[in-house]
Order: sequence, then C-alpha cells, then structure tokens
Amino acid sequence: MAGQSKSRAGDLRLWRNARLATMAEESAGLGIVEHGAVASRDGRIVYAGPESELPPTLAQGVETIDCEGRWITPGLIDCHTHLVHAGNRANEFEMRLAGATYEEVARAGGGIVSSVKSLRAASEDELVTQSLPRLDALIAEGVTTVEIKSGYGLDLENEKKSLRAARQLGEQRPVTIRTTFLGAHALPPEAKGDKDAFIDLVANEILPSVAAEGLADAVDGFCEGIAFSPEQMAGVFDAAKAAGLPVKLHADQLSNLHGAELAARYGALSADHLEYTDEAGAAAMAKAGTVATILPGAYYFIRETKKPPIGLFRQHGVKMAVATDNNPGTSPLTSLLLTMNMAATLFGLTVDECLAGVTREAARALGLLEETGTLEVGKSADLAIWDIERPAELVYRMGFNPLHARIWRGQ
Ligand code: DI6
Ligand code: FE
Repeated sequence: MAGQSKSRAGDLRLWRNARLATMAEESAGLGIVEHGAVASRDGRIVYAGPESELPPTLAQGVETIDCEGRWITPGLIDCHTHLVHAGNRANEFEMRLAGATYEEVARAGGGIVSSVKSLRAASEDELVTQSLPRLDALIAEGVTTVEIKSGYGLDLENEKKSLRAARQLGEQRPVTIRTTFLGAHALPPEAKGDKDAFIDLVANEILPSVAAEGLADAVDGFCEGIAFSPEQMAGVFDAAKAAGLPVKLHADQLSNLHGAELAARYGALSADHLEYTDEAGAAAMAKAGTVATILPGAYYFIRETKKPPIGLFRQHGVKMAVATDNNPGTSPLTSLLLTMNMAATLFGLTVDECLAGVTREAARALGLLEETGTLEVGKSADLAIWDIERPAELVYRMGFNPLHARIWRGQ
C-alpha cells in the first residue's frame, strides 16, 4: 500500500447508479440525491448530482464504476485523536475495574505520565508501527482524513518525534493526516509541579520550534483543573497566534473553567468535550464560529454522567463535530461508526447531526471545509461507498462495518 497510491494525475472517473448523501450545507438534511453520480478528475470532484444531469463530456471514455444502488457519502473524518501513542493502559483499566481510584492508579505509575514514559522510550519508527493498526481500523470504516495530536512527549524532542510519526503515517497510507501540537496536555515529571514554567517552555520554546519546522497544522491544550488554567492556555494561544497557527481546546471536560469562552475569544476552530459548558460558552462559540467537537467515547469510558449541552448548541446554532478522541487513557476507541452510535444513544444527536459531525463539521473543525467533508465540485474526491439501504444504518449498528469501498483523492 505504501506510497504508490498517492495522487496519480490525469484520471477521470465516474461512480454512477448511486444514492448520494452530499452533506452539502445549503441542501436540506443530508443533501440526498436518489439517482446520483459522482465524477472526479485528477483527484477532484468535477460533478456530484443527479445522474440524469451529468454533462455528456463526463460520461464518455471514462473509467466507470457501477455502484448498484449503494450509498455514497463523503469520506469520514476523525477530527480529534491522540492516535500516535506507545503501549496501552489496559492495566489501569483493570485496576479501576477492581475498584482503584484515580489517585491510586496515578500513584502506581498510571495516568498520562505512564503514556509519556512509554512514548519517550519508543523510536519514531516504533511509534509508527504501533499506531498503524489504529489508523488502519479507522481507514477500514471509510475514514479519509484523521487529525492526530502530540501531547505524550512533553519536551521538544519527543513532541517533534510524535508529530513526525503522525506525518509518516500519512505517507504510509492513503489518508490525509492533520497534525495538532498539544504540548500543554499534562505536566511532565521533570517540571516538578511548576505549571507556569512548563507553559513558558511550551509557548516560547517548543511551539515556535515545532511551527518553524512545519510539523503542526494547529495548536491544542487541555484546560482543566488537573491540567492547565485558562490563563496558562491563553499564553500558549498567544504563541500560536504569533506562529500563525489556528487553535483548538480540550474545554470543560471535567469542570466548567469557561474553556469554551476562552476558545471562542481566540477564534478557535473547535472546542472539544464540553460536558460542563454553560449557555454563555455556547453563545460565545456560536458567535465565533467555533465548532463543538463531541467526544462520546471519553464520556462513556470514564463513566461521566454530565452530558454536553446539545440543546444549547442547537439553540445557539453551534456546529457540532463528532470524533473518537482515540487515546490510551480515556477513549481507546478506533471506530467512528460506533462513535456515531454513542453520540446518538448517549447524547441524543440525530442521524443527520451524527453524519454531518463526521463529515462536513469535522472538516470545519480542522479548517478543511474548502478541501473535503462534502460531495461538492472542487473538493478532494474522498468518498465512502456503503452497502446500506438508508443512511441511518451507519449510526444504528454497533460493531458492524458496511463499507463497500473507500476512495481517497479519486483513488
Ligand atoms: N482529555 C482526555 O480525556 C485525555 N486527554 C485529554 O486532554 C486523557 C489522555 C490520557 O489519559 O492519556
Ligand atoms: Fe482528546
């Protein structure tokens, strides 16, 4: 699979006899086209609409795929993952099941710090090798774009190693990888409890160096009592701004520190988790156009009971993305299909919201809406073709994969 499948120029391809969920914003609901066709040239969509209106020039001498009535959606997008990590924390999971508290787990060497230790001990190639099966699990479900955060390195060398490993994954598989620098994820042991000094290091040394090497497409942080304060995060965001990078935030996951408002104030692409976000936070996000990224895997896995305020997001017109949050501590989840089911079952998202959340809104949360996330002319020909009768099946099933074919950049 390596290498050779990346962008072959000059190809004109046509997928016909399909039902489309274009997810185009201006169309109602899923943007359904019952007797549809999609054409691509050089990896770009040149037509998506009714087959009867296909321009004749696109119908002749073209490599044609008969979809036999199957559904085509945009390729899925997982817009929030910590997919590059080393080892796992199944041992902690067992301890917790046996009744251990978070503190006991931490004292036994668990928590984020144990993942930091494992990541620092792994080479870049080992990280790639360990992360590929997780990426492949996503790809097998029609995912064509994945965001990957650093945040288990927590020093210059290891943060860069993580981001390079993430970029390497995009060279080894036909998938678009977007990298996010999450230096402000946790306090590493060598910081000896001094959060301000560590934030200073992240903002003034690690971030500028990561940005100068072009290793990150965005900057994220964990704004929480057990992590960093809004003031500390603002320092990191100022540095991101100076480096010309957009920001995102893990906000209001375990308590309401008004992270959603902080994210909105910085014009963040997204604020993520948001279980404890209040109405002021939702209103601020709506005004700033900051996407709410809903992460039901973490909510489920840590047995959180406070649900994100979906009603407020709807009321204020906040766009919602849905993602796995794949990470070894709070969401060891590599199925975006199951994630949609969780978002619907646990939080009451509709089928349309779930599907928009893993396509159009996930693209928006990555600043990629011009590039992917809907079936519209000019965008990358990233498609998922499904053996289903109705789109709701993609949300309804648990642990079943109806993917028929997956197209990335027209291939
Ligand atoms: N929020 C989370 O739930 C994870 N990171 C974050 O910012 C936890 C990551 C871990 O435990 O490894
Ligand atoms: Fe996360």
